[in-house]
Amino acid sequence: MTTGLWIILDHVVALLSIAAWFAAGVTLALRRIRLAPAVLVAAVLVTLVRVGTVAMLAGRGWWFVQEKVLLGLPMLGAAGAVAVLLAGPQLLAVRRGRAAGGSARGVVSVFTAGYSALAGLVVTFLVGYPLTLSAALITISLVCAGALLTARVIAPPAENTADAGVAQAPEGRRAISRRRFLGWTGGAVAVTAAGAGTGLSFLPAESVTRGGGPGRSSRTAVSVADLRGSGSPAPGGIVRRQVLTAKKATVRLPSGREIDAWTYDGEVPGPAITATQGDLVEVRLRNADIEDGLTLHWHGYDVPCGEDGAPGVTQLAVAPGEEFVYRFRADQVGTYWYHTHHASHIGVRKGLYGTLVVEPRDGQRADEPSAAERVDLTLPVHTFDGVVLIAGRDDRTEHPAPPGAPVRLRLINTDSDPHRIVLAGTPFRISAVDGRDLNQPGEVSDVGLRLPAGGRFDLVFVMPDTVVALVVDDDLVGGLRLRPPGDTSGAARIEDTSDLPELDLLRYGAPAAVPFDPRKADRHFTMVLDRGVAMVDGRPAYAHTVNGRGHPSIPDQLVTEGDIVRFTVVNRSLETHPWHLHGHPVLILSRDGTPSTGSPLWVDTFDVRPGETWKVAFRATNPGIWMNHCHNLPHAHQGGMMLRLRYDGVTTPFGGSHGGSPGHGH
Ligand SMILES: [Cu+2]
Repeated sequence: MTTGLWIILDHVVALLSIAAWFAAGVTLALRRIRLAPAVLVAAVLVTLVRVGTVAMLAGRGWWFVQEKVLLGLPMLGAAGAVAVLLAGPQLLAVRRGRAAGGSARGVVSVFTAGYSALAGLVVTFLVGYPLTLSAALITISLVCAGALLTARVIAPPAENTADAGVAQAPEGRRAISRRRFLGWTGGAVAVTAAGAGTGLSFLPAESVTRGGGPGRSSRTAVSVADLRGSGSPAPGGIVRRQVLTAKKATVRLPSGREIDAWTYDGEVPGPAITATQGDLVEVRLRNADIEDGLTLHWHGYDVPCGEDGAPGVTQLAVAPGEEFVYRFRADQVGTYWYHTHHASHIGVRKGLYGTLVVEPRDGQRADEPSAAERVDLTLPVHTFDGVVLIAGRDDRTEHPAPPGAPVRLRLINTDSDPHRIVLAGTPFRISAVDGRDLNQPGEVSDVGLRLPAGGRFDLVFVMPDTVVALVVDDDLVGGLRLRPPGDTSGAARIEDTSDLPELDLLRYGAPAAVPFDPRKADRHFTMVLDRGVAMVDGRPAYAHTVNGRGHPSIPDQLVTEGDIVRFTVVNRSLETHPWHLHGHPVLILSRDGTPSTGSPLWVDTFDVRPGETWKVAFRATNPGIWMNHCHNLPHAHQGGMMLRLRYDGVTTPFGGSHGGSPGHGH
């Protein structure tokens, strides 16, 4: 069973335990003497099952259970034990006819167990990982307050119903004064804990984590504004100049529907940017009328930091009437894309994206077919209006391909959710992932591929003399068809693709040497992804959190140039988070403790599904301040799942947007 399923099962058992303890309290309060013992036993049993589910989760990692083991279960265990000790003997006495009903003490203690169970689940959903002393104290005070209130309702001091008839006796008076003493003590504990917990929550948080490496040095500061791209192409290369004007436009979808899009140059996707390795790419971004402002971010392309397009960190967002010139040398070959990084959860969805493809310079070998015979298609997959489009609005669902021609399909997921890709009608290879070539990729067929948000796959094959179908999200009607010229066989019959197994890229291709030893990491950062109440951009929100915090309060990760850096990314939540680091590809080391055994897998986005734990590594060779975030763009921009990786000695003069609070810029 996957960790994600254990998380869900644990939530269900937690809900059942809450229901069982409250049911026990109600039956006891209503003096359903025959039913009450059974319900109480059920509550105890469900609680024991809960211990089992938490133990299972603990085996998957401390991150998944910390607040349950340190607070939820001990609280419930203590309250439940008291409840059984107080209510149990009374129920037995009633059954044996030696008493008329349960006492108030018993009822209150059983309800308190219910509050403890409820509080434990609430902490899991609102606080998550890591549990703070502040949250623990506030929770305990709330449970105490609940118990005291219940006591007042069930056994008002004036009537003293619980021990009715004995109030005149000395023991009765002692019982009353004891209860008063307990009430005052409980109240004092609740108030003190609440006060201390609230006070602690105002303590300032760390603004930087060092990951076990040294802290900031006194090295001379360099500004990201000075970390700009090369002014000249490599020998043999040319300068590729382009102007992109961002503007609103009405775009007609293949369905005939017109949508109000935000575009680069009035097109969706924006103009395809192509280059040959070593060329200098120079793009002048002009903003005509996008009031929110925008930038260009070169997704997966390791440009110098000043060209990265992160508003508030590497530049200011480009406002209407303004412009910004991006310049970088196209040294990396492969399939990439560009998009705005400002309010991108709206901008990219509305159309502010385009493709970037860089071809190798060394040209083609003599035995390779000429460009005319090759089929090379760049296919950004984007959802407009709930319809998945391939290659934008000019959705050519049919494309001619001569039999024997080498075909390369460059798939780019420009959405915020993963897509499932199936290629039917031919065996094929995944020659590159996120623009980087794989080592000895084997031929596969009848498999599903999961393309994370922001990710790219290059699929290559030799065109057969029959139709080849590219199927996205198992939709047999949509997608793309490659058809030999003259083929009149009509629509290819495609079998249902939803049952095809998913190819695991961690076991695809052959191992090869990597340029550093990931075991010798200089710094190690753990990011636990969850949902919880946190501040996002100065406002409290039910945020997508990293280590319990939201942007911009998540501490920066400090690295030194040359460091080998490891990330452990843990997903405690019930949603997938496509993790994306700017400026560096990361090498996948393992998923859920199982090492990557195929080709070295260098990616810029990896999908961390619910319950998964990924370990990745990279070498810090590109100085700057880099966004490190979830590429589900609403998670990042509205939800706060976004932080910065900061090189020692690099500063930014910019603020706002991704920049965070004043002082973080130093
Ligand atoms: Cu996310």
